[in-house]
Amino acid sequence: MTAGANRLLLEQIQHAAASAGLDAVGVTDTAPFAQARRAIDERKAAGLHAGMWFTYGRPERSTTPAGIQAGARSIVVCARRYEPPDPHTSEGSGTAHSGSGAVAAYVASDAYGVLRAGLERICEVLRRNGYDAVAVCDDNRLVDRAAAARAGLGWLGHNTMLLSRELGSWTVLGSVVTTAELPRSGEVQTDGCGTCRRCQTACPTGALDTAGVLDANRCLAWLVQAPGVFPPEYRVALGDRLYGCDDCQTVCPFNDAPVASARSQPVEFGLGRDGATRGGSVGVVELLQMTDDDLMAAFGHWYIPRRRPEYLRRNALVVLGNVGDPGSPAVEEMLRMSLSSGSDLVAAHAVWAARRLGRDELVAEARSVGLGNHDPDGLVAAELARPVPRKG
Ligand code: B12
Ligand code: SF4
Ligand code: SF4
Repeated sequence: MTAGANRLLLEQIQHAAASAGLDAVGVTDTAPFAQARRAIDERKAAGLHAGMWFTYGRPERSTTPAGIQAGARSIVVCARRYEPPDPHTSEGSGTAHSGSGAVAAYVASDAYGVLRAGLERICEVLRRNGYDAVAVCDDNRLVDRAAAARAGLGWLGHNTMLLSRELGSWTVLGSVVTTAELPRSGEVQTDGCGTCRRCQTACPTGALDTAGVLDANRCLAWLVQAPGVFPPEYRVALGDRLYGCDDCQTVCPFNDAPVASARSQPVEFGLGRDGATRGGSVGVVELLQMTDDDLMAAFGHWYIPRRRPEYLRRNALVVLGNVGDPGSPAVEEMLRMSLSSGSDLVAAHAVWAARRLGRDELVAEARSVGLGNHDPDGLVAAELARPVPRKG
């Protein structure tokens, strides 16, 4: 293929991306991502990955893009911007409306849907021109941010986000791995963070104490997705966050600038139930009232550990303990119901929530009718023995 034909194909790709609503496109080669491989190996060795698999499961595979498509010559990397959290509906700071859980901004938009559709359009262009092409997005086979950085879409910030001067960091990323030899994008962007540490200081749990290195054991975005008991030491810090955390992005100065190229339209996040959602937030009482089937129908598109709805209830109870109104009859009813749950995990977190809200009598009442009698893993017993910081 001649250089001219190459350029023409790239123009077709850029056109397809732009008409599909993608905000940035870059191209890199298919050499292994050595720095990302080192970062994964080091984090695993230090236990900073907290048992996550994703790209950590098989690091050699996730950092060797040539393995995704036989004969691959180029990676087309794309970004789609989404709307930042609306401070009026979702604060993500532990201070939102009573009984309301914050949902991260990327969930409240359809950014991944738009991005995936755009990547497929690019694949079609490449296939029409006789090339093989595979789209990968948020996939265990590729470390997306390393690809985006090398394709010149931005630099890796101290919060580990791919950050660009034009788009900020409210973006999702995806790639097309193809056998076409395409012209490479410009230079890799240099570190724009400089001496700034705003994200590191803003992180409510100190998960970014080392610049550019995320300790997943402390990251709230991971802890709401992790299986097991929610670590007691981070429950108060969770505040109102029901799903995801945006704090290390909201404080970033590169997210302040008006973004001329933003095309994303906010998509109302909906449960299809009156009063249950308010933009990027979800009523936790309403959530706890739902049946397991309804919960999965409404939130099944979230990452829920082992696909078990009790984990949604676990997170909702921690949020309820932090932001619920202790005097509300609806809160009381939900605490009662959760204390008598057949799931020890749910009952244990209900003990914490009730005591945090100063409703110890509900726990005593539940114990008198059997709370903790069936507790094979000692989850309820551990909660009963644990001191609980009262809501101020
Ligand atoms: C596992 C994972 C998580 C984990 C761990 C994240 C992490 N930082 O490791 C958890 C659950 C915590 C998480 C949270 C979030 N995630 Co996530 N996640 C992933 C996933 C699946 C893999 C990430 C990965 O491979 N990490 C391995 C490490 C080694 O790589 P890295 O995080 O990119 O880190 C780089 C830097 O740390 C840098 N580095 C290393 N040392 C140093 C030192 C210095 C000084 C510097 C500056 C940099 C630096 O090199 C590393 C490799 O390139 C990707 C999708 C994918 N397939 O890639 C999405 C992805 C990274 N997540 C994404 C998003 C949107 C989020 C959240 C914003 C969601 C939310 N609101 O809750 C948060 C942000 C938290 C944060 N600050 O990272 C986007 C990020 C888009 C962007 N613009 O950067 C991705 C790319 C998904 C996508 N396809 O769009 N995520
Ligand atoms: S997502 Fe939240 S908890 Fe995780 S590093 Fe960023 S600010 Fe900290
Ligand atoms: S807040 Fe500052 S240090 Fe953190 S990513 Fe943004 S510019 Fe970099």
